[in-house]
Amino acid sequence: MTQALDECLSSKQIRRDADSLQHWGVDWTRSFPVAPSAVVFPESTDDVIRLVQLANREGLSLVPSGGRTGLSGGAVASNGEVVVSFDRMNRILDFEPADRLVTCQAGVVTQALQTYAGEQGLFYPVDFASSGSSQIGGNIATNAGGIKVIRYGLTRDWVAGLRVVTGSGALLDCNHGLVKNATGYDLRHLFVGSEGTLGFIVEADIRLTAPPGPQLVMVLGVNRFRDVLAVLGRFQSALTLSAFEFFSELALKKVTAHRELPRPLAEQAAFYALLEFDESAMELALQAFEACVDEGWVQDGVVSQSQAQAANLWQLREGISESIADYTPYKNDLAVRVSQMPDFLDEVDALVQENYPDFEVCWYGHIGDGNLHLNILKPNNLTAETFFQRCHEISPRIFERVAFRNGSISAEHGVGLLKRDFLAYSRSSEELAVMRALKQVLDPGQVMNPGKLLVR
Ligand code: 2HG
Ligand code: ZN
Repeated sequence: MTQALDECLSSKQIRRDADSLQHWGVDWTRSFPVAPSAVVFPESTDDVIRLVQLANREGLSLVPSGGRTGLSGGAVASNGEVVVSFDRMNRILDFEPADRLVTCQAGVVTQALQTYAGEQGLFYPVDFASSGSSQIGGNIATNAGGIKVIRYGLTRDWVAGLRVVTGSGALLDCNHGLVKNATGYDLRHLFVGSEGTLGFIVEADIRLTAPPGPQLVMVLGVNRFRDVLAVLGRFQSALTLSAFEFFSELALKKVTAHRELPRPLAEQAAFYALLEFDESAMELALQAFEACVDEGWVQDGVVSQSQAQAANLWQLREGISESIADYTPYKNDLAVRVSQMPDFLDEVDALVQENYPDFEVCWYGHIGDGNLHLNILKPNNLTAETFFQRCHEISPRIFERVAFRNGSISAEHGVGLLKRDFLAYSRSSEELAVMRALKQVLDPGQVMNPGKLLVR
């Protein structure tokens, strides 16, 4: 059936060999079958429009594919779909200094955008460990967050305009990079976080900002989970934080072993908070640190003395996900309001201890944004299947606590295949009905990433 692809693309834009299908058919999840029928590489918006028209005519399913660094299976092709890679739509098209706007194609790698912004004397603040390979189109499709959200917000906050090819093949040019535009529904925001289920993001106008001054990184040892939040409150009342991350001792053990990094503090603590702030706020940060020690919340701390040391301290947090990848972790990406976090932590911690006494549980995340990553590591003696089955039995109980606190079962990783069947814990039936109706309007032929996000 995919032979019809040859009608609208050149042979150099289509691959069907087994290695390519395997390479482009999967993201960073490893728990779903990988079985696309072809991978295609559009080079222009017109190519994308023709592909969507063809898919509607021939009944093809299309899976949008960026840097494939997702953790929820949103870019996995398991059912003979055609993977549509944006690797060849990776040009920065325009920059307008007066607007501080850069226009780029969807396949521009996040780090390339950050570098380009720096070359213009500006700053693109959305940042995460996968910046070196994730693409801006994928970031927008998942509303990617990362490590600077506490100060700069999510990808959504930087999207000033979007060009999108909908599932029916219409080209929508949304918001034109305007700051103010009170002309009704802001369709741009429908596509941010839509996980490729409504259409293809082909181009974006991204807002840039002034770069912050030099930054310092501090790592603090904290023995009680709740006290991490008390530390956050104390620092936030004194200064503007660029980041406030946390990780557990187990996470630290895994990342220091994997990357051969020194431990940050002489004393071992149950948890660590990593803070980043402007160098100019150093005095205020030291006062906050001393207050936290006096309160008995913080046992010990270190502050970076050089950029190299700051980068090494960041590795302790950013390297965790990679360092546990070989343990086939069962991933949770939970969010509640920061005010709810202390009680929520106690509840989830109790559930985890009661139900996973024999599993290693690795906590880390963007706790300053109310976002926890809870990774359960697979013991060697269990098959992945048995392990995931056991985790799935407990997940609903964790999600019930999330729902009770009006939280989110996926803070920043998206829903994809991994969380699809649990979506009702975070979205009401009325909301789900509206989401389905929107899908029907924008993708009536159901060609866009079928089976992702919403149950078919
Ligand atoms: C991070 O914050 C990423 O490091 C990955 O969002 C989280 O591996 C994870 O669960
Ligand atoms: Zn994260």
